[in-house]
Amino acid sequence: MSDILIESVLQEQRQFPPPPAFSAQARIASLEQYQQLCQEFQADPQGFWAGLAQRELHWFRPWEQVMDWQPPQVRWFVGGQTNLAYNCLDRHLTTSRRTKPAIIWQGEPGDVRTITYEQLHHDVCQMANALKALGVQRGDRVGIYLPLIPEAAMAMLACARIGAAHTVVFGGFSAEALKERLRAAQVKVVVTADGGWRKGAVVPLKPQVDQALADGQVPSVQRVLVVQRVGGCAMTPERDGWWHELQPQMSPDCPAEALDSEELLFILYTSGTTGKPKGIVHTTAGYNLYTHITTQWVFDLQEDDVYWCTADVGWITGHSYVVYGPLSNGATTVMYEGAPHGGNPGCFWDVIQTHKVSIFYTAPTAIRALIKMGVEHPQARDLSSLRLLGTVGEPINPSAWMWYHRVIGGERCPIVDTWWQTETGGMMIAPLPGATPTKPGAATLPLPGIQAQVVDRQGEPVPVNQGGYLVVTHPWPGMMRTVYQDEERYRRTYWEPIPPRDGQHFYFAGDGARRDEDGYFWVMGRVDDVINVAGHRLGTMEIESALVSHPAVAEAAVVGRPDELKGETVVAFVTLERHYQPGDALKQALLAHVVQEIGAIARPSEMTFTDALPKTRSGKIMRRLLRALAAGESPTGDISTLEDRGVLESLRPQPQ
Ligand code: 6R9
Repeated sequence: MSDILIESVLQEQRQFPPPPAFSAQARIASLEQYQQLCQEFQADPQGFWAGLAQRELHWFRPWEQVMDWQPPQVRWFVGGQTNLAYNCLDRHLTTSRRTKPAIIWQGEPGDVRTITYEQLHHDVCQMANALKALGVQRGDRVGIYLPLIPEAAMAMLACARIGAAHTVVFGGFSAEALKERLRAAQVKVVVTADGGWRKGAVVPLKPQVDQALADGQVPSVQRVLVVQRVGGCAMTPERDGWWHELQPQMSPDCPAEALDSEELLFILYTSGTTGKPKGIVHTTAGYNLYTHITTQWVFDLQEDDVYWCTADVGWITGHSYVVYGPLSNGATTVMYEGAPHGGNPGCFWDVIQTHKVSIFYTAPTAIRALIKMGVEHPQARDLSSLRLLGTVGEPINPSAWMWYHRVIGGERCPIVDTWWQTETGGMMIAPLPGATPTKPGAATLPLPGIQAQVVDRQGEPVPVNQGGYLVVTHPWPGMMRTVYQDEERYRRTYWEPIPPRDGQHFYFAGDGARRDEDGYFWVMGRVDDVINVAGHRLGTMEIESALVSHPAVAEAAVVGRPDELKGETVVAFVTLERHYQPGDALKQALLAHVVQEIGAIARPSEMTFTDALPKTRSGKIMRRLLRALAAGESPTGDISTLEDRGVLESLRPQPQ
């Protein structure tokens, strides 16, 4: 049995230095500048963060202690008072940003709203007053179940303004998933809409809320505030109220509360690729600072940028990099209600062309879907406004990275591959686009102030290019504070897998990774998904990337199946590019391709062609379900986050 934790089998040698024209204008313009920031942190970790907090945020009251670290509990800027909504809105109103677009929103049917900072401030204050009128007080929880419309951002900011915590539930979740989350967070008021638009059709939302709340199933919920988006829905008298009826009655004056640094800001239930969702807790000041500064660094934000992150506000990327990070920096953030889809395969490129987007941030799953739709769509649009591209959510396969670089970035835009988690609050490992040479498939280097390592079970760093566990060894301001009302799960999940040694504590991210000779991090997938073939532990990312590097393959997922002889064998699920037909000849060609790219060890023992893979709503492949199918079992555990249950049905072995 090999004692190597995760073997790395795929080598990627290409390297892309930051384009000189980009670096010339960049906030952080060289590796030396990056290293200097890292050294500032090393020399005085607390001073580093305190300096940034002082410079970048507004404080109603200064803190007394920068950091209080009682492992695994941390508090930042203890004794200080600030307000995230104030930092995102009020402070911009005394500058030229007052009339700058804060949000450019486009609905899927093509309707557009441009909301200036002044207008957004006005609407947020009214919504905050509406929440108060409905009984929400500081410390209460508010559920937000909305499509991607500006009111979603307004509701979040309204909560942050008055010190109520929000828990956003993705609008695509079922009534059951919604109920579970509303109950777990003991939500008092729900903000929802009659419905939204998705892939050319209306998706009703309010009926899901009605179902979740029926028969007093969530006793904590007292009132429901409903935004009109698609033309109406049934209302329950006494409980439900229309936002458009309430808004004109609300004063646009609602001073931001001075909130304690550690005041509960939001609870976000994780996407749940591996079982029961956890309520990840973030608090006010640390989260604000961390999303603010990482937005600035990694997106090299400039005053005239038009920034578009395609994420829904229902997951952390939407929280940190659609709403809070960009607005705290006074940026223009684009929100687009739709997803890439067959009805208009060019819809993303239309948004970029129409609004002259300069920074575009999306997920590998979307990139792979867009590749499948064909190059003719981006090629028919003017994408010359773009200057920077980003990805998040999964490891990006090098071949998808290259497509993004060539076809969308015109070979001139750096790509920032950003590794982070709901738990980390913001980006942790990512290139600084003016400074860091990139390599397709690598998240590159930790951001200044982040102490990341790849270690074994004992917390010992593994040798160069060997796979191990990705950990973080020093607290950072955006770090999760706990699992809501489950401190024990917080400890067990994140701090106990690798026990502390010599006073050093290890935040366990649950991902496998390796570092190369330049110190770059290559994330190899979730450690739960590692496949053990004859003592060789293989990460899913590398085998999948080998498959995706074949021109016929659009997307691939691999899982292990128990095998008496080898321990496990590799089972592959593959979706094909347009114009390719499944068949035995192609299967043989793909198996040979994996052997050539990686070696016989990774050769799948079985390959299934499918039209789609089971994914979470945020686009992550749910290998747990595929693993059960490959073993001939019925998938168990939570499938409430599965995007399309039909996919699972079609993958079940058919009786012969
Ligand atoms: C932001 C977000 C977190 C998990 C994480 C990892 C995977 C995210 C990645 C990446 C490789 C990247 N992940 N970004 N893996 N490279 N750039 O996605 O949060 O939904 O909590 O998921 O996503 O496995 O542990 P979340």
